Amino acid sequence: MRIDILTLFPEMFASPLQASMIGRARQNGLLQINTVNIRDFALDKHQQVDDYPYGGGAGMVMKVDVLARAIQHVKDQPGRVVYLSPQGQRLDQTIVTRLAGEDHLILLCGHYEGIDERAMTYIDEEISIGDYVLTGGELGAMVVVDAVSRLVPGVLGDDASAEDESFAEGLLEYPQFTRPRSFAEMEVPPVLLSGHHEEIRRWRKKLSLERTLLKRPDLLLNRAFDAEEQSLLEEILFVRKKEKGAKR
Ligand code: 4H4
Repeated sequence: MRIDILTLFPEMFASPLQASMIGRARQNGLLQINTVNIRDFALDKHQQVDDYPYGGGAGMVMKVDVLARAIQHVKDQPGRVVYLSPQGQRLDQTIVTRLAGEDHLILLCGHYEGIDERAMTYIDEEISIGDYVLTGGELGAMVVVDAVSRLVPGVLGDDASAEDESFAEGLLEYPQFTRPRSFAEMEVPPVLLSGHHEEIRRWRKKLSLERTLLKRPDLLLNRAFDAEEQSLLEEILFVRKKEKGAKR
């Protein structure tokens, strides 16, 4: 997968893109991630990338001619242009999974008060990483690169998988335990030590449903449940009802 990041601050990406699994994936050729300095496409002698808004008002607006040249430069191969801004669709794992299916992503990091509206004609979609305003879209681009890269086959490495993690099935991940078996009188759930893989799978599915119901019930609102999940939810709700009754 090729990712081009259009930014005014390429230096922000230097070490994060060399670290950990993303750095390794770049070395293995699984990921081709380039930073492109938008300022290189400002052709005037002052390399002006922004200007005062027509109609007055505070802040500066990024210039459409500069952005158009930068985008056209990286579209030597077809690619999907994603603009990071607070006005975009909120990033979630569904969007991440869709973007991970692209061969070439172009991430445009917005700045100042945003970009000249005419630049939107060169943009395929606008994505926000949350309802807050950052100093620049670079951190948004980093979040997209990280979340998308880990879904590229081979990036997570052999022993990790993206299949049953949080959000993978629209549920939060089940609780994890590792050695020591006993700590401060807290034991590992016996089922995990039983070696019964089917019982472990069912226990994990139940705990995923339970903690999603507890922490993020919104994720369950529009989700269809298979027969097993319906049965597990009935078990969970039955126990919770009993507990509530006992407390009265
Ligand atoms: C862009 C600020 C657009 C305001 C910016 C606008 C985010 C975010 C972000 C620097 C840039 C800000 N990027 N998710 N949240 N005028 N970027 O805050 O369109 O509102 O990704 S504007």
